[in-house]
Amino acid sequence: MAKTLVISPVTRINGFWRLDVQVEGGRIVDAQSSGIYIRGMELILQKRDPRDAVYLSQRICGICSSAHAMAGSLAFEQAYHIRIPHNGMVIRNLIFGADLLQNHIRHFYFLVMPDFVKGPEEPPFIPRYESDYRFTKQETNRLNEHFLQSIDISRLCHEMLVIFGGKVPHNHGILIGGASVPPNADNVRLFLSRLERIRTFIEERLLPDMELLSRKYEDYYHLGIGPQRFLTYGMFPNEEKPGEFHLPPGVLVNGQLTELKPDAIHEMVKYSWYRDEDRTEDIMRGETHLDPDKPGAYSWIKAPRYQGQVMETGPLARARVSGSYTNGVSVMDRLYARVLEAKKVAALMQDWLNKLEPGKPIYTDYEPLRNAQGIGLTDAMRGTLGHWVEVENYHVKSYQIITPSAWNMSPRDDHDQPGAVETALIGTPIADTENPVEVGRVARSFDPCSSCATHVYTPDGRISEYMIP
Ligand code: NFE
Repeated sequence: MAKTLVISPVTRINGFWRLDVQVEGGRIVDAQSSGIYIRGMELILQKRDPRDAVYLSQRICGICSSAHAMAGSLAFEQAYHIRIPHNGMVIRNLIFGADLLQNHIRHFYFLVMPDFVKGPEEPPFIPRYESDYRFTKQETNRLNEHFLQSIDISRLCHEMLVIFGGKVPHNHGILIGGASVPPNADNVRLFLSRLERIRTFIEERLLPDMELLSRKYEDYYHLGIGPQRFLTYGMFPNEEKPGEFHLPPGVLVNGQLTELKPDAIHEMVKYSWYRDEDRTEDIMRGETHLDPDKPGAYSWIKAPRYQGQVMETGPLARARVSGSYTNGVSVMDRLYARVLEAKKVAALMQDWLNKLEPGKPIYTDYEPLRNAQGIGLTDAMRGTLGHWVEVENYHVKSYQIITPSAWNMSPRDDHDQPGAVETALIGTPIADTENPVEVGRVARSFDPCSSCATHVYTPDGRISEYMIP
């Protein structure tokens, strides 16, 4: 008979995500991924001044807020037909790149390594599941030392972001029309000096530690296989080739690479606590009606799908679509692709710094239109992020956001297909149901963040909380 294990909270960034897994014969035979808080950002943004939407939508999350600044700006720039200057685009990419490095470094040392490396016998390392720790004492000490060093490096990434972003999280440097802080010899030098220290850490700590992890836990090259369908919207707009990205967009299914078709994105809600009418083919027409008593539903996350299919999104998707990573599609491949991406983006950032032209414009002034529509598609750190906006009478009429974690952590869809994390969990061996450390290892390889996928909703200034009974 199957034994049910409930793991909640799952992420180490924040709570509000729950996994229910059924274990039978030493393996997971079924898994349910539940976002247990409602996000409601779409409702908060209605009737707002579009110029505020870029700042407000960043509040969806504290770790990837620059991604929302990018997606929101791109959506309104499409709606208002704005072309931003070369310098503005480079500065935005530098802000976004700094945030990506902070996310990827933090993910490896903070969110993943405690599942594999025995930390000290004190919080935040305890309480924990006891795991099959495989590192020698010397390796363990070294990795725990790097964990502490990564705190400083993660702060350095934030310091770097602040140079052009003003503050962190929720920067003021990315806005509709371009960027807000012009480059000069001083701020470029400050940025570069931090970037060089971060690159040294990536080369001398992160990459060797990833390599060591992959050797010690080689079996994780066979675990956590997701849907094997990959989606990316592209990341970091190319300042020299309008419409292109430094990390290219694409869809990879059965080894076939096809062009991204935004019209193929839709959302289903059969197992989500939303009214059935919220199922939508056209995201621009998407609606958000809460239905907390819906029979059979188990998540506040909707089920985004591409041509009706479950997709995995994130650094592994980007690397497979660009062709830079071909090894596999497992837990370890997911982790490796992320670390290699940190190295790649840090190198790109150094090139971008050289492309800044002090004294040239960073911002295009514009007249807001009375009525307009736009879509902002970019990858965030964890995968594809889209903002769909409609403006009516100078105010936001409708705002729909689909985050990376909604793609990866989605519940089943209208055809009962499990989401990406659910798929990856099914079949995973569990050695000890009292210490099911394998669940976290598989789930966290996606770098899940339920704050982006779910959120607190405050109708009438009151925080409503909906939890699974
Ligand atoms: Ni809260 Fe986010 C990222 C966005 S959702 S972290 O990356 O967008 O997963």
